[in-house]
Amino acid sequence: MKKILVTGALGQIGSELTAKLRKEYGTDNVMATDVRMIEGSDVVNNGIFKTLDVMDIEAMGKLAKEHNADTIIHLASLLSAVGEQKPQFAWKLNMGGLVNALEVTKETKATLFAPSSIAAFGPNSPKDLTPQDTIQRPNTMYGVTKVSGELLSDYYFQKFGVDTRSVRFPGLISYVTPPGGGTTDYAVDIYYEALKNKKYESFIAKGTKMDMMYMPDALQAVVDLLEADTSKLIHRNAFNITAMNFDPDEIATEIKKHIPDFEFGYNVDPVRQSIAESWPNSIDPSCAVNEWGFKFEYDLSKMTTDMLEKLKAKGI
Ligand code: AKB
Repeated sequence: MKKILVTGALGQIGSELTAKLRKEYGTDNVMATDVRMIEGSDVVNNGIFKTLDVMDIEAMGKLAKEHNADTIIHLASLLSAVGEQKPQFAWKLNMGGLVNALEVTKETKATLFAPSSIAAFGPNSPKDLTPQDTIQRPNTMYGVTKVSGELLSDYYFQKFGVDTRSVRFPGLISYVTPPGGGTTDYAVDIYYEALKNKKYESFIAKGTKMDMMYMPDALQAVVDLLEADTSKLIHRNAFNITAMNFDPDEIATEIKKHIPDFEFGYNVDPVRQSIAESWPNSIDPSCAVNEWGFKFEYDLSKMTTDMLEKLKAKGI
């Protein structure tokens, strides 16, 4: 049974991934950590929880050893839009935290999963069905940290034999914990506003397509990659994965099938729009499919039905 340490466990991915890992591998085998402590949250209440600043390598090493962690899932990271507001801090946190996680996994001989993103591509990467191996010259600080993180993780694998493996997540959509500071966040906000106010103005412009995935598929992909046979992995950091791609009009049209009086319009934010335009319209996940059997269950229509049902059940 794996012994897992999760950083950034109270974030958008962490809060749900921690619950899934506790279910898959046993509550006592998962140590959740975050820089803050949210009293009363499931992550804190339902298993082992410790506060950890990922910039503190000694504390990270100590917790990894205390837990006998053979797997570290390093999620603590600033997202794209907030990274443009605080570029220096984004570099410091995203790279500093990753280097520490790499050093700790090297010392403890653990496996490291530290997600990359579609943001690792840039304006001169091919736009459609962006291949696994292609030009990566991102022009956002978040993207720069993601592509640097991919290279550094490959380096630790090649040079020191650290078992690093990762995915390039697309925008993740979930009804549990809202994202914060991302460019794809509109595709989450829209569901909340459709239910609460029957109105939404997208900060991303009409016609701007981005890859997306429903959270249950993203969580399953992490588990599947962790369980993948190392000898079958030709790539490591990081695999393209995606379940759908759409522009704001397409998601609004899908929501209108459930809420016919939903009013949808645009109020474009130039900063997030220019980030979105630098990313692919769609990425090609075939290496993930071939090397470790990546699959997904939810398309836009199935996700929309589930999102609206789950949010309604939460009283939204
Ligand atoms: C963001 O929008 O910054 C993230 C991402 C695609 O990595 N959701």
